[in-house]
Amino acid sequence: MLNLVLFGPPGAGKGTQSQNLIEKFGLIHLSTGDLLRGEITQGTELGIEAKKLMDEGVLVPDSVVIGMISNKLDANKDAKGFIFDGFPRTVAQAEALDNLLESKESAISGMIALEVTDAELEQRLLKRGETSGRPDDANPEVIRKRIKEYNDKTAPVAGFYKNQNKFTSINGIGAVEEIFDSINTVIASY
Ligand code: B4P
Repeated sequence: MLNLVLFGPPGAGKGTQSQNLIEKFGLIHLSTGDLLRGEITQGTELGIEAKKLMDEGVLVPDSVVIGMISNKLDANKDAKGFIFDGFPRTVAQAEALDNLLESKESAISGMIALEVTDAELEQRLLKRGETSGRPDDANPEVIRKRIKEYNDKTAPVAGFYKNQNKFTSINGIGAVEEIFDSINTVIASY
C-alpha cells in the first residue's frame, strides 16, 4: 500500500500535486481542507464551527480532523493507498494517524515536503483568492496568520517523520510538471 503524506505550508502546491498523483497511482485523496469546506457547504454544525476558525487562518481542533480521517479510512477499506493532503498538521494528528493505520495493519510510506519561500506562498494564495472565493485566500493578514500557524504548529510534524526515516524534502518552486517528476523520484525510492 502506498500511503503518502504531502507536506508544506499553505499554498506550497499540495492540492495541485495531489491531482497528478491520484491519476498516476489510483490513490484515494484525503484533503482535510476539502473535507472541511465540504462540511461548510453543507451547513453542518461541524462546518459552522470550522468556518470561523478557517476564515481567521487558524487550525481547527485535532479531534475534529482526526475523526474525519478515521471515517474516510473506514469508508475506503479496499483502497490501493492514500494521499494525505494537509493532514497531519500537528504532532498529535501525526500520532493519531500512525495509530489509525496500525489498527488497519498499514503504515505511512513516507512524507514528501514541498519547500517554497514565504513571499512566493503569499503571491500564489492572493492570486488564487482572486477567483477561488475562499475568504482565507483573499486577505494578506489571514495568509500571514496561516503561514505563522504552519511555522508554530505544523512545521514540527516534519521532525516526527524524520525520526522514523520517512521524510524527504524537495524544491516546490518551478513548473508543476518538474515538481511532479521530483515527487515520482522519491516514490520510486520507497
Ligand atoms: P487547506 O485547504 O489544506 O489549504 P492550503 O494550505 O491553502 O493548501 P492547498 O492544498 O489548498 O494549496 P496548494 O498548495 O495546492 O487548509 C485550509 C484551512 O483548513 C487551514 O488554514 C485550516 O484552518 C483548516 N485545516 C485543514 N486541514 C487541517 C488540519 N489537518 N488540522 C487543522 N486544521 C486544518 O495551491 C495553492 C496555489 O498555488 C494554487 O492556486 C495553485 O494553483 C498554486 N500553485 C501550486 N503549485 C504551483 C507552482 N508550482 N507554481 C505556481 N503556482 C502553483
